Amino acid sequence: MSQEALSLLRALNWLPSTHPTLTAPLLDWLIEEDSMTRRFEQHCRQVTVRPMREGFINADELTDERALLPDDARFWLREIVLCGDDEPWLIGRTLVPESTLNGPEQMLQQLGTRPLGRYLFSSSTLSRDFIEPGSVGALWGRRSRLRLSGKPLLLTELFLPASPLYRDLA
Ligand code: VNL
Repeated sequence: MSQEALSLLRALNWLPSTHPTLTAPLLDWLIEEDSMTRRFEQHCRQVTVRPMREGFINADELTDERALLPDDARFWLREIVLCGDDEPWLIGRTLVPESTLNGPEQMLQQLGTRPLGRYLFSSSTLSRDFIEPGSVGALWGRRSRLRLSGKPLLLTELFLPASPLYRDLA
C-alpha cells in the first residue's frame, strides 16, 4: 500500500493556486499554514507517524525536486505515513539538503516517530518560500519549500482517500 502511495506522490501534477479546479474547501486544506498533524488532530483521537524510509540519498535520486533545492551532493530523505486513529491519511516526503543539516537542524535526522510538523512549527526561525497544490487522479497533494534559519527543505504531501480533506469536499 505505502509503496503504491509513494508512486502516486511522485506522479503529482503541480497546479497554480488560481487553477479553476481548486475550490474554496480544497484550498482551505492545501494552503494550510499550520502543521497538518495539528489539523488532523481535530478529526481523530490520535495522530501517529509510521516512518517508511529515513537516510541519505544522492542528488541523482531526486526528481524535479532538484531544481528547487541547492546543488548538494547528498540529501536527507524522510518518507512517512501519517495516520489518524491508525488509518493512513497522508504520505509525507521530506528532502533536506546536507548543507541544511548543521546547528539545531541536525535534529531533522533524529525524528523517528515524532511528527516533523511539531519540530518545524515550534521553531522561531521557520519561513515558507512557496506552497503549490497538486493532483494525481482524484487525489490531492501539495509541496512546499520551507526554511529553517534561512536554510531550505522541501516537503511533499499526498492526501490518501481516508483523509478528512475528502469528507469536506463531498
Ligand atoms: C511528517 C509529518 C511529514 C506530517 C509531513 O509532510 C507531514 C513527518 C511532509 O513526520 O515527516 O504532513
